[in-house]
Amino acid sequence: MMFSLRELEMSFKDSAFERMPMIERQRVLILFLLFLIIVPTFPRTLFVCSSSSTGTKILFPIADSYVDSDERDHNFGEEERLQVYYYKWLFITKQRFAYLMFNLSGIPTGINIVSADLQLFAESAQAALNIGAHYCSDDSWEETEITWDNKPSWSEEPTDIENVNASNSWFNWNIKSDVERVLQSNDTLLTFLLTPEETGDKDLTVVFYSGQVELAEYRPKLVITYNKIQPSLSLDPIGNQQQYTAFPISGGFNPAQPRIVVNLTITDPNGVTTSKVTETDAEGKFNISFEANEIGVWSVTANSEGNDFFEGATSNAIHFNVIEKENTWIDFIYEYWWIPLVAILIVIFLLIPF
Ligand SMILES: [Ca+2]
Repeated sequence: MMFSLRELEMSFKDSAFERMPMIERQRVLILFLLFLIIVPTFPRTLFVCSSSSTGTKILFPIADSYVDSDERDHNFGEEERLQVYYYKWLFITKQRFAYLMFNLSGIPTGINIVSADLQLFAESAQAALNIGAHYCSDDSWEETEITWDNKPSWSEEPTDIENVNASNSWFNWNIKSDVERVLQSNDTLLTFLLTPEETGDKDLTVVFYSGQVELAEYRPKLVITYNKIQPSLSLDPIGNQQQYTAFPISGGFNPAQPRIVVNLTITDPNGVTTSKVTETDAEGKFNISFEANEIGVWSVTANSEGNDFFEGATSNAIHFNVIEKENTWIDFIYEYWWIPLVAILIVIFLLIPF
């Protein structure tokens, strides 16, 4: 704080404040200090509230299958069900794990993930089975090839464990940390597997619907929610321009937004507007060629409506001055080309003997 209590007291000298009892004075000073602390935090709070909104992307598996320790070379990739199974009795152990692969290529790398949930619909779960979702860094497996014997290895530590204890219900695994890691490493594929997290003698099976299920709404899915990016859209400065001469109007987004439609509104000195539509390139820049027909001060603004991942944005207006066209020798020829022609015709006319 800039003021000391003593300085504040000094500044209140000779006022009503001076005549207050000590307790009252301290109370007023404390209230005043609280006011100084609270007021500057208001605009920041408002800014946080009005910042970007959230969006949701639902991804379905591009491959899914389960593997069975009892049928070590059998593939189940085309079945409509995924099974997770735990069986242990004395020295006999049997297990089934479900593998799922998602393609994250549609999600921009810089996006701030709010949540990422792996969701599967349990068709049947006779008794509660703890199922762990494990990250698997190996995406080389194929839906119709994967078996117990050739399955890729996975992270020992489950990212999340869910107690699957009811039939005909959805179950969620929070895999946000792994989705973030994959996106940050510029990877596009994400493999997860579901394994039983049990010990001791038990016989537990859960049957989920797979990506092949006839009722598409019961397919496994990865539900990702994120904060939309609020980009700033700006136009490059435009200097004085000559009438009837093409010049560029350019600008871009920060952070860069490739292949986004940008609407330009160009206003002439009489207030007449022209609309132009363009699109950003791979670097998030755009550039159009424009020719002004009126002399005077023009203005241009750019705006975009945004998309699934970016909020819409509007640029500040850029003003530019259009001046009379300076004639070049080409313009001179263009304007007076007929004079030599007439001269030649006159000479020919004079030389022709009548
Ligand atoms: Ca499948």
